[in-house]
Amino acid sequence: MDTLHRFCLRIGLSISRLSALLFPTLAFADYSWNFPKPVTPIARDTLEIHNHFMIVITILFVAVFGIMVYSMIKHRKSVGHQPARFTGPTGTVQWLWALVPFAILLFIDYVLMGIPAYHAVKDMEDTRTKADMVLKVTGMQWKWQYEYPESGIKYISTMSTPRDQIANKESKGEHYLLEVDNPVVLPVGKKVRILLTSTDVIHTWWVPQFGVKRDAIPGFLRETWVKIEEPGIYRGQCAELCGKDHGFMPVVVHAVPENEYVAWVDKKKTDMAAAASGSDKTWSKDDLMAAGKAVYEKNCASCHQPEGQGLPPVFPALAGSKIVVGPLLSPDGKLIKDSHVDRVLNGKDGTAMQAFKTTLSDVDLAAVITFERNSFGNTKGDLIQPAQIKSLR
Ligand code: HEC
Ligand SMILES: [Cu+2]
Repeated sequence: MDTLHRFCLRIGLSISRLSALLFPTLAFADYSWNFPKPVTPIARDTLEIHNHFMIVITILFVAVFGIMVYSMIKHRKSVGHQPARFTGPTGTVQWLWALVPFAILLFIDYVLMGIPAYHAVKDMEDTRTKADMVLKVTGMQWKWQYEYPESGIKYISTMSTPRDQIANKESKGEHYLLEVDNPVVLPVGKKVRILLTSTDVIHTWWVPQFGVKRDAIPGFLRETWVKIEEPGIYRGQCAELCGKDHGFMPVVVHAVPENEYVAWVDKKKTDMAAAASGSDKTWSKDDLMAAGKAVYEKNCASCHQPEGQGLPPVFPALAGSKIVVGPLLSPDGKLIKDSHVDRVLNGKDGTAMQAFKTTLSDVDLAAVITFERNSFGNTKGDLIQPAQIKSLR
């Protein structure tokens, strides 16, 4: 399937090249003709097999078309050639003409192409042998969550291209739509087993230079692996139509030497501990509002829109929403079913509104709830503390 997809992609790219030639005024990104430079064994295998197949099918193409063109010219009517008038196989020669090419094709398909393809596919599926570490990738509308189970690290990675660039209000940056706030960091030279799943619809985690493209399917755990051979920044994107912001959930991987990776893990752990301790202190309303605005823009604005007006009927407005301007908690500090806090923490089954308690920290949740109650024309005036969120979990 991947090979087929790549093939279609290349045809697509060739067409866009052609149209760039025909319509030079249209600006086109500088696509290269070949695959991007492979940096993992799988990507290298894929490229080698692709080249190998290209040679085989080119030879076949030239041979078959050569014979056809030769026969057409040689036996044409204008030189007085008389057609043969037999029907069906009449003798040994005809049988041979049918069976020999058939045998040649079988040999090419099963031996010349089948054996290398079999080995490559087997290798791609072998996620466990000598795996050094695990990365868990969860697709969500429209962002990725990365988890490093061995070190307890877990965070969300969202696109960082400013909305103004998308709306053509600002000129587009170098990595337009292929940049994120929190990239994946992986050590080079280590076999990383990647587990994939999704919380809502099917997404696909795709990094072309890794030769890796695997569906993240809700309710299933899929696997793949990478062993990155060169340090660098590798970019990819979600490759499955997954809703309105499908084009806005890029993947960015920083491959670094082992010691830098260890340092990054330490820093990430310290940051997480700092964020966790934030939930015990008492926050001022201004601080919650400021933090909440940032959380909102990153996690909620894609559906509920920057000004909270939503995109009805699918994505409700938060401005004036009955739920948002409803009561915060019950008088004894308990969660009220279907209230604002309940909706943000637990989501709503069967809709795009996910349970944010699994992806956002206590501080982020308290901040965004406080922000929504006091923005977009909502004037509840109340606030919720991170410590209260913590006790509701
Ligand atoms: C992927 C799209 C999506 C994202 C992102 C999203 N929501 Fe929602 N949200 C929805 C949908 C759809 C509903 C309506 C659910 C229903 O049918 O009751 C909803 C409902 C709500 C409601 C109830 C509003 C009402 O009047 O029904 C609140 C409050 C809310 N979301 C807050 C948030 C917050 C806070 C965030 C960010 C942390 C967020 N949402 C992110 C899709 C989204
Ligand atoms: Cu997606």
